[in-house]
Amino acid sequence: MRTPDVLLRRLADAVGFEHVLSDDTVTAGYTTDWTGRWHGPTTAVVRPGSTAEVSEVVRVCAAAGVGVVPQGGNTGLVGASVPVHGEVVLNLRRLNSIESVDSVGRTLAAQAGVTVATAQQAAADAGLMVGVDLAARESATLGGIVATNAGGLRVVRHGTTRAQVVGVEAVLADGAVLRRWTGLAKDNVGYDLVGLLTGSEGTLAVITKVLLRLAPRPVRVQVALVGVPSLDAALEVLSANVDAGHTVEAAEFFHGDGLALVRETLGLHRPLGADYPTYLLLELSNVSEDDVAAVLTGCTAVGDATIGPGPASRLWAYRESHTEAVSAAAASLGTPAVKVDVSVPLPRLQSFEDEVRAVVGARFSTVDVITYGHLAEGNSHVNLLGVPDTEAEDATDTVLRLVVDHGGSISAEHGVGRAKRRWLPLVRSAADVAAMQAVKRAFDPAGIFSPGVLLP
Ligand code: 2HG
Ligand code: ZN
Repeated sequence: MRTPDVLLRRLADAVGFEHVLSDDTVTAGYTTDWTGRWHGPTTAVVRPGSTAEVSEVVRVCAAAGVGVVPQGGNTGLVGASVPVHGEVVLNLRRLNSIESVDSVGRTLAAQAGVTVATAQQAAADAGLMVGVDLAARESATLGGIVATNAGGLRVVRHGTTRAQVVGVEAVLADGAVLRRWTGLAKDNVGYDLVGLLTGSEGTLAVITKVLLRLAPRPVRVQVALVGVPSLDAALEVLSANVDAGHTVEAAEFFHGDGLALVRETLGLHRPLGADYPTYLLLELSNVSEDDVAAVLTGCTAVGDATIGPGPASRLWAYRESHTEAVSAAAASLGTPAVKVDVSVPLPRLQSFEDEVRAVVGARFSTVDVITYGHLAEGNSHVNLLGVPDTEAEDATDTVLRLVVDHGGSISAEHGVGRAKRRWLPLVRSAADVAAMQAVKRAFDPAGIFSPGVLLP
């Protein structure tokens, strides 16, 4: 028997024949990422049904010297969850049970393949909420958001995913199962392995279960969509609400050009009476509509606004549909958008975006720059439309150098993946990269997990 056949048989022994997919037509959906930019061949897609099966798959792959790429909903945007050189894709979607919701201790215990939307519903059923929310909620999995340390729409209120993870179970490179699962608010014993595995992008271990902190649900929620002349003006409106004592649940921004794409793709009406250069979407709690209106009226920067009680999904759609609208525009141009997720200090967000438009416009004259993102964290999603594939690296480089000039981060919330590995030295010193490489070697000496992701 050929080596691949032996490997496939061992994998089938581990998870069952029907959960080892090796036919190209079937594996295609697992080997290309959501953007269509990142893809590669796989030896097989393996779909384990338990932690014990994950452990056995890792042992089999380690013995065969074959790489393993853990994958959840495959909604990542930096190419971290698809293979490059024939690695086995370890798809965790079959690990889809919620084990428990503790409404007194406010935690949710679930397997890694549970989607964010399913976890949110389980929390809501207990009168609570998950502090992480993102547009990809129906497909993104808990294991995926933990591995990415996803940010999303509610970081201003609850912090990133890392702030919600109070326990993990993970399979290590030798197949052993690590379980840090006390869920205690105070538990000061040893290195913070939960924090370390969160955001490790599949390079250190395979996360199989997560224990998430839950939050109380906000009350008296109002959503305001505000038309403003600039990002600086949007920041002023945000500050005015903070100063008035309003609790900010979310503070998002987009611009007129992105709105036009969204309206065209979804067939939506103009949200306000006129068009504005920039829009701020605010979700506030512990407020009445009158409270919000009073603050907005006091801000000279406000052109127009509409306010509605939460959840106000009709207003949220204008912001949340940007990714889909950009993707539709990219498809019609026949080349994936160049997606650059970055953050800069708030006082420099306006000048950063101005410079990106000027510099990219000068270098790539036919490119459209669409930006939107999470205002309170200075997190701009720079999307470049119409960049030929051969110039994608160059365009990314142009944006990332501007980010560094503005004191920012080359990855705000999507991770490094394969997309940004090259630029790690721009923001991490040699000593820092060496320390990360030492951690990688300690967890995964043979380098079987997600080769080519995150580290040089
Ligand atoms: C968002 O905030 C996501 O909508 C996707 O992080 C960002 O499409 C993007 O670039
Ligand atoms: Zn985002």
